[in-house]
Amino acid sequence: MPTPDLLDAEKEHSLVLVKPDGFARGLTGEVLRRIEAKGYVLKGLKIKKANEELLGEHYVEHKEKHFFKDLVEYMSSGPVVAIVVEGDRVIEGVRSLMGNTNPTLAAPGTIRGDLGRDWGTGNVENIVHGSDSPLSAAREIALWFPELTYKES
Ligand code: IDP
Ligand code: MG
Repeated sequence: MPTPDLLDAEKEHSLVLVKPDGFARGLTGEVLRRIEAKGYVLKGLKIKKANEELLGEHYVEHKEKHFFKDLVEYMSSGPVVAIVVEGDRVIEGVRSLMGNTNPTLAAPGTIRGDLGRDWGTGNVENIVHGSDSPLSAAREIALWFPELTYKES
């Protein structure tokens, strides 16, 4: 068995997803470009077709919301690219790069503002996900990258 890759537990990480709409539109490179151009470092990267179970865990905070079923359908409609990103204040930084949840309202200059729109599907298709707190980041990285373990520096 290959040795698992190690993450430095002292550093901050965020779990980023290029969602199925972003992947299908060929925007993976553009999302990665913006994250790297900002100065953050990629520590993990994979293409994965998420199943309902994984998405139920990933979006556990939204389980009771009216849009949960549609959200899982949208997120499992095609492959996603999962990325572990590292850097000081990377969680806030990625959220800032992403922009407002609603792509119609997201500011120009942000990923969602520049590249996203309402497609009349009823889903909020907004190209990217980024962890919203250190606790969510740790939980999400463990879900999407169980092979990545932390080392103490
Ligand atoms: P975030 O992705 O900006 O953190 P959250 O509120 O955590 O936004 O919602 C998770 C995802 O669920 C959003 O990115 C979007 O794809 C979807 N979503 C959020 N609110 C709605 C809604 O009101 N209707 C349909 N989908 C929604
Ligand atoms: Mg969220």
